[in-house]
Amino acid sequence: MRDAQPCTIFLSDYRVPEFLIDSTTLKFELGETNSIVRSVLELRRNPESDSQDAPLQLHGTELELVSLSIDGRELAPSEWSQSGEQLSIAKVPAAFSLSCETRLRPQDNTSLEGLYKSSGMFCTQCEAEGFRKITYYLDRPDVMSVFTVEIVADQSRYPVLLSNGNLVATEILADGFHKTVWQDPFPKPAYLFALVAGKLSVVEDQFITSSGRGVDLKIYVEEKDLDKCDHAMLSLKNAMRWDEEVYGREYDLDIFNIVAVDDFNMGAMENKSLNIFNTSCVLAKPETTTDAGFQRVEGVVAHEYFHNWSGNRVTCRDWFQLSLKEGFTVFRDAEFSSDMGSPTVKRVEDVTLLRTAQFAEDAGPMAHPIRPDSFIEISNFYTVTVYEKGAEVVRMIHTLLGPELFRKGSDLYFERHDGQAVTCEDFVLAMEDASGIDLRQFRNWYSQAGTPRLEVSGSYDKRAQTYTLAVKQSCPPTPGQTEKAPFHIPLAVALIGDAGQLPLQLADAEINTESADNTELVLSVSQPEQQFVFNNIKEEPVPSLLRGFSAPVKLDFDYSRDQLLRLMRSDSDGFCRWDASQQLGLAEIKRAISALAAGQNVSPDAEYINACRELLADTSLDAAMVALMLQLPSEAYLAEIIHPVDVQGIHQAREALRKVLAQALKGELSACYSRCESDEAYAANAEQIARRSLKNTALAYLMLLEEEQFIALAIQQFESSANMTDRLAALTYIVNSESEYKAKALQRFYQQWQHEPLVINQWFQVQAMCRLAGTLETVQGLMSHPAFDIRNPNKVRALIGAFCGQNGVNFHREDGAGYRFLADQVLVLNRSNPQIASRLLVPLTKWRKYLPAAQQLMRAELQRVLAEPELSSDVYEVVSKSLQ
Ligand code: 0A1
Ligand code: ZN
Repeated sequence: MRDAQPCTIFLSDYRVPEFLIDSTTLKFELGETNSIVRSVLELRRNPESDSQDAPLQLHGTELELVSLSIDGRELAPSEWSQSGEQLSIAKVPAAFSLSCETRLRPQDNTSLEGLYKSSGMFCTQCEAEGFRKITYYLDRPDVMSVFTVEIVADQSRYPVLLSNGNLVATEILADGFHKTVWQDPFPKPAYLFALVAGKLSVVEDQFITSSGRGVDLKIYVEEKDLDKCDHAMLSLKNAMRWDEEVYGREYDLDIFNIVAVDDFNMGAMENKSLNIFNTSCVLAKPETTTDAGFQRVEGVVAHEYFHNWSGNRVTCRDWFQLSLKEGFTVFRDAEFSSDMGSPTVKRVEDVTLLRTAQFAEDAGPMAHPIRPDSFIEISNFYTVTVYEKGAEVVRMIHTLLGPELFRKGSDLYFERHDGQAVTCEDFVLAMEDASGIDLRQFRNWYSQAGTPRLEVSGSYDKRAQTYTLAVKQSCPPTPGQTEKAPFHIPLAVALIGDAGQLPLQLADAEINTESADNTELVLSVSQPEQQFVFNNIKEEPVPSLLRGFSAPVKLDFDYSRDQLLRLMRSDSDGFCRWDASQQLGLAEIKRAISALAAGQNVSPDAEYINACRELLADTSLDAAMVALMLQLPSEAYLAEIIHPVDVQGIHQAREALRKVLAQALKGELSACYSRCESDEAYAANAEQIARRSLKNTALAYLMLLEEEQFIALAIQQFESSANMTDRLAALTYIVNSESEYKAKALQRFYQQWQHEPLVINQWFQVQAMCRLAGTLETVQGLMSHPAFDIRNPNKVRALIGAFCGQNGVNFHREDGAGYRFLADQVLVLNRSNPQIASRLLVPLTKWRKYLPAAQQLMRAELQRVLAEPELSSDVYEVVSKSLQ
């Protein structure tokens, strides 16, 4: 629980550590009632610190201190003091050995930070500041130490004992205990420490690195999950090879372990050579896992593996630099997934996440730059801004430098900073030094929050044969930042003429541009207002703008319907093509909102329907792209565009439009469904995933018609399909329909999968996301279902998180019951798991976007949370900032 005065930490207060820890020895005695940790730290004053007589101040939270000694002499209580999270020893020598014994109760640790138990096994989570829950330490990422770890535990309960680095000794002890000793040769910050002890089975493989070294790969899981590790293992080997080929990065130890745990606050953690994973991000098999699940496993396995270089070998100086490792690593895993599957689909999915969740964060009360200036609780800054916008910023550097210079930059970064804890500035400087490209103005992306807006207009001068793009940039104010300096924005463009893309020749050769070929240019937008004149343009073109989503901005261009149709039909850039379909869909939804408000029927533009019909008929197109283009912009995206947000109005208009489209395209949708059916064995490859995605998109539309034939089709798909993608899609459509089969389907599904927690979470989620009235009551009922457990974050996310975060129409019930429900759950979780509590709260913090009546109800619930006397710093920061 928080101190009386929650304290804000500022980047500007950063000081180098006063002490360094050359080596860390940890001895764990793991027990059922108590666990003992004995640490020996070899400390010395940091010669770079300017306070050479400062007391030693160690971090420690919720610890029971048993003993403390320096160079073998036990300290008297008068020699140290404790306040808040600090243990202070006033007088210490210049170099000394500090021994400390703490007693922990991991079985009672529900925060899932530090050392805790999950399904009977011991495990740790130390990022960002969890190590201080294990022992007193300099728990900051710029203090790097070599670790030796000894683990003693009951052999029959905990036959597997793991930590970072190499296994150097094992020993059978008396009374059924055993011991292992691990040594990690690479100095690391405490946040990368890990320990696991449990009854685990293992899947093993080997990887030969480019220089010919063998690496043992092991995935540890519960025995019942041994058949769900193949995809993670394959993904790991693909990631290892990819990092060698694309970044020249080789793995550096002889062993790489992954352990799957049920109770985990996030997706996974990159602890040196001992990655700990949420089961949801490692286990996969076709019968239990959807295509999206398979892709998530691939992406997260790669992400954690890539951290070995971008995060572990080169780490962060302080937590304000979090995006240094996360933005870069997300960019790396996105490029990897793109290479493994369909690049355009991956890009569209990432842009969708950015435009909904990240743009909303950037426009809300918690908006922060990718390198924040201050925080109360660092756990609140593992955000879509730091991760996804951070990745977009690295992508822009890649775009501005081009692939070769970017690689030169990353080589220089890794070489220059190997073994160091550095800053975002060091990364940018390496990119600048290697490329010779000036990134001075580009640095604003690191320091300024908010989504820049680009207003672009085009004019064609037929006589002069020139086409001019006028670009105006602005950025709305965000908390603490009212005025913004202009950004350096790479704007990728093409001009489309009757016969395709036109050759581009800029009038002002001085303008700094990167040319992919002569029909696409990356314009460097850097001024508040700027013009780009293209010469020798022989016909009035349609501009294709922000190709590949070249910058995380909102772009306005006043396209006509016909121009958008043209882009949707023929732009060679997949992102722009999809985006044109979304802009057309948005216009139709806006018209539907007006029509319904005026008591009229929804009647979409015939040309739009025709374009959708063409999409459905065109078998030459990538099926995944067709599926994405046929889906109307999501309600979450619309809530970013239409202000104030009338959740019910938007939902009704969008649903009405979907129904009209389904009616108009019924024949084509049916034919498309049949065409996409296949009985080949499941594979999680791009081609099959695309086909299933299109098939289920067609079925989703058809089910809106509530016709017997389509309900029968969905039931048949639900009952007969052998893979979870098709089964769950069918179940979702059945649950959202009026079909009487609904209860039976849910019951059958539960009975079949009750022994698979990850599948049951999907069962919770389908029900939590049902659009029909009464879903809140269903969710409340499910909270006391025997399979629900509020201490398990995956279950909380599947039921409460999905309802509050992804079921707008029910969460925003006009009587405010959805808001009340969320606040109640946050207050419960505030005590057991503050990180999960503060994440859950996010939908309420966006209250300013909604209609006045909703605003009032939402604010009242936030105030109720704020009034709770024992609020964790996590929840306090989010709730107090959202009410400011
Ligand atoms: N570094 C991990 C994310 C992570 C952060 C915090 C955690 O516990 C509170 C756990 C994992 C990653 O980027 O994958
Ligand atoms: Zn990460």
